[in-house]
Amino acid sequence: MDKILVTGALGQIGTELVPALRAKYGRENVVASDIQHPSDGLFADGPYLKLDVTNPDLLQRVLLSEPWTQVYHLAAVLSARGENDPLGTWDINMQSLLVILETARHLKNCRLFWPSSIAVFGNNAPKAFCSQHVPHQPTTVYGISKAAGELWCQYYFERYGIDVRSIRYPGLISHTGLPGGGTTDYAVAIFHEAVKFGKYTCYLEANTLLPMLYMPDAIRATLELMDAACDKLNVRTSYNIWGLTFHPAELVQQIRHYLPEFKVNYAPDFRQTIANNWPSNINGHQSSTDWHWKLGFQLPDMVAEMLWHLGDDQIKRIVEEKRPHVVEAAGSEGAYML
Ligand code: NAD
Ligand code: AKB
Repeated sequence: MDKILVTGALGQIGTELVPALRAKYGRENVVASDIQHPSDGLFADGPYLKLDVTNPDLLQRVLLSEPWTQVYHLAAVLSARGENDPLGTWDINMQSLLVILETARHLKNCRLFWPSSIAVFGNNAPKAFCSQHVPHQPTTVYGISKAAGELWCQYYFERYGIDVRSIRYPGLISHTGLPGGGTTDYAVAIFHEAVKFGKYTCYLEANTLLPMLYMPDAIRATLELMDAACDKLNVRTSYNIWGLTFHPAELVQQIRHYLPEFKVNYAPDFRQTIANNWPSNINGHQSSTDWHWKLGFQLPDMVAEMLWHLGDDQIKRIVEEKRPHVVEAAGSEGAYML
């Protein structure tokens, strides 16, 4: 019987990961937790715990309180928000990971999932098809915390056999939870503003090419990695995965397929500098080899889904009429290319 804990569950990923885990392992077996209380009955179908991961005693007590078989440690501060408080961000992102890794030494048969990010890469990494093992010198405190966290995960695996698994998520796009302060948030905000106001001011330049992924693919990748046989996993820092790549102008063009009057201005701010240091797209060869990761949603499918879910009845009808034929799930080499 699995017993699963998710920290930071009220965030963009947790709001979709918890339901997916509950559907797979049973509602009662997945405990969602976050520093805040959930609103609007979110997660009311199963157990919920108010848990501040910066309280090491409490975090350790919770970890030792049940025979957890899986822990998903999502609580963190993301790239853009992290720059407002570098030392506070380091504490939240790193100290909690170290408490979890250290306490995991006392847990029997527990797999940990800790998400890393494409933010580990800095300007010295290749922009195009950035591969798994290139040197990285991140420039944000968020990226530094992810790069250090990856090494700690590998260290605890090699030294103590802690089965910790990780993915370097790109920017994630979803219509349920809102993003929590990242550099890639524009790719979610643009849909909300398009359906509500028909216009959007983008804080990145039109040609800023970044790696992205639709949330259902990110959730599937997470579950597939956690299901993979331990001895097949050759990366214990964090896996690159194949995903989408597009820039704001390309996304606007795709949205205008449905909403031709949609207007966009560009007013780059400090997030442009962060984005300029990240790769444009990612080589996920190792995840395809080790645990058979394949991208599902291409850009046109993702855009149609986002507008359909966020739009009113009229927008839903437009999407249903104009939606391109669903593209067959692409193979691992099928990353959307401009
Ligand atoms: P988010 O900002 O939407 O959510 C983070 C959650 O952590 C929030 O609900 C917040 O209340 C909670 N939290 C913050 N401080 C806490 C504390 N002290 N104790 C307990 N909870 C606390 O983030 P997300 O997008 O859901 O990301 C989850 C993880 O995935 C993070 O580690 C993030 O770095 C990683 N990630 C996300 C993306 C993305 O595009 N969303 C991309 C790469 C990596
Ligand atoms: C961010 O922009 O900070 C996140 C990420 C790519 O880690 N979406």
